[in-house]
Amino acid sequence: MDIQSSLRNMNFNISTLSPEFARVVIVDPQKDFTIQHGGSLGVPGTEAGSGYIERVIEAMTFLKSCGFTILATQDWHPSNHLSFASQHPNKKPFDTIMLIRTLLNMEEQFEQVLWPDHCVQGSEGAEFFITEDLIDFSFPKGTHKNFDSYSGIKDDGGIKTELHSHLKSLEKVASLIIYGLATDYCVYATVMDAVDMGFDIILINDLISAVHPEGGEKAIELMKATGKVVVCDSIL
Ligand code: VGL
Ligand code: ZN
Repeated sequence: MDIQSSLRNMNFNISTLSPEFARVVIVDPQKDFTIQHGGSLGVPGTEAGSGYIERVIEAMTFLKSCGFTILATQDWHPSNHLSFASQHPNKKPFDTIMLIRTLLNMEEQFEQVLWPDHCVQGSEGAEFFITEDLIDFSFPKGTHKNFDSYSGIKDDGGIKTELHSHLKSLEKVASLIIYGLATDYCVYATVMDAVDMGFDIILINDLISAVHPEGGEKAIELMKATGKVVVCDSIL
């Protein structure tokens, strides 16, 4: 059943979704985004004792047992990435700078948040906090020194990722089950780009968490406002 007919029937349930017509996309399940692993950009709600990592593992184990293919994005920055505060004199983490980019031949200004160094290619913090056997395919993002990429689908320079081509090639897939970190940054950007690609999204509320709680609430409202995103409390 596809998501629209599930909604029409008002009995939406993950188990009514066929693995043939859907994929799971877990956004940045990496140590640096969890407080439990002492990550440099630990997201509130991922403390040891919060149960966040355990819920993610339980959900993935369940989804795999249902036959779903699991795709993961991986924030994968060079050590001199422009999003790192350490690369900008007199700046500290969470300061912002204005950048200029050219998209479709138009110059536009946009705000870049400066982050603590995180998810440096090959570092322990960039590793997944789930075992690789739960992931079928992983897709790096943010690999270009001069562009950030909250979205797993295209970066701030407009360059499409390998996940984009992978999703494009899946002719029968109409829906994506999405969760991960962080609600107000990479989850939000990935969901919005996936909606643009034409997918219906099932967002799993107890498997996401925000850098800033208000930002997370706002992001959820904006995602829902597309009319293409349903928010489920949990997978089970
Ligand atoms: C993220 C900030 C910087 C995320 C990635 O995964 O939400 N946030 N890089
Ligand atoms: Zn990043």
